[in-house]
Amino acid sequence: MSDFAADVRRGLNATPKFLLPIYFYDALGSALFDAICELPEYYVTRAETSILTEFAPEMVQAFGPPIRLVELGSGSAKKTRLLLDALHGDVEYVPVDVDSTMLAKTEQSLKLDYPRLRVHSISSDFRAPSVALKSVLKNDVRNIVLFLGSTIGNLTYDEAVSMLRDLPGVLQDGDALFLGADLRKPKSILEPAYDDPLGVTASFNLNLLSRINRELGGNFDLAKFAHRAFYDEQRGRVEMHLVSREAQRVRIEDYEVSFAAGETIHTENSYKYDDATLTRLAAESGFSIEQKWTDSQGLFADVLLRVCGGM
Ligand code: SAH
Ligand code: AVI
Repeated sequence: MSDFAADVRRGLNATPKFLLPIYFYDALGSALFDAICELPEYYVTRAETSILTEFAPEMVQAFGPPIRLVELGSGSAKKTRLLLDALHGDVEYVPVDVDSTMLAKTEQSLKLDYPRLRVHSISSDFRAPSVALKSVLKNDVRNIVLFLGSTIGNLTYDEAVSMLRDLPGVLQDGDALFLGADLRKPKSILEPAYDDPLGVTASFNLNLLSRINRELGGNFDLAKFAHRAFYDEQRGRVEMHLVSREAQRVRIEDYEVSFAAGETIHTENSYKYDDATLTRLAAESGFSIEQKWTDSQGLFADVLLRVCGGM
């Protein structure tokens, strides 16, 4: 059984039901995510782009030469281009992503635009980064591990610590982690960012059910599910759910799943950070924050983390 099949079976038979966000990103899901990044309500990508646009030369200086850029959850790598520009495109770039279609597209377009760039793509799950990176993190140059876009926010705090804690063991002196984190802000900004009036985020969410239909022979009727997103201020996270509009049964492979009217499948958390939580996350993962950059509105932060005791 594939991991996808096993995780769907486990999530839909759990109480409450859940699906893992890694499965959003098939070719269609990645295209929908790129469309989300263009939405006026989704400030996240624009805020990080503005930080990188303003500070890329300073960041690259802080990395210290010479370097290899390794990126976890690279996607289209559009923002990474701002760092590549500051490095004059003359580095090795190692994108790591679960979506191999997106990886191939990104590699092709980067090679066209940066002829001196050496790209070594890795199709892998970043939740165990040392496994994905063992063969590439040589100590010939400094390795800078990028984790942009606040993808860290799609992990719970404990999952984030256990993922980041896996890195110091494979990083050498001088290596660093460059982490993007979305910051806490009012509900009035957060909720439209995850429930846009055009329905692009709803499509991104519902694509999980389409993907189960396409790849696992499910018979979800998408019209019978609604997208829901809300900010839980106490937990500092936006939750996304798919809500069953009526009582229904759905067949997947050789089993059936029953839904009560109004029952939800929890599909994503998007944690929002504050300074104290970021500092604690870094410390509990074996890192310390060396430098921090934010945008003029204080929406988003990029931080440079060094292994504690390292240089
Ligand atoms: N870094 C880009 C893309 C963010 S979208 C940006 O900042 O805009 C999240 C990316 O992480 C997607 O490309 C998705 O395919 C990838 N991804 C999500 N979960 C993953 C996992 N567990 N392992 C590897 N890649 C993952
Ligand atoms: C990839 N990740 C950081 C996005 C986020 O904002 O949590 C995924 C996303 N989900 C809905 N919109 C965007």
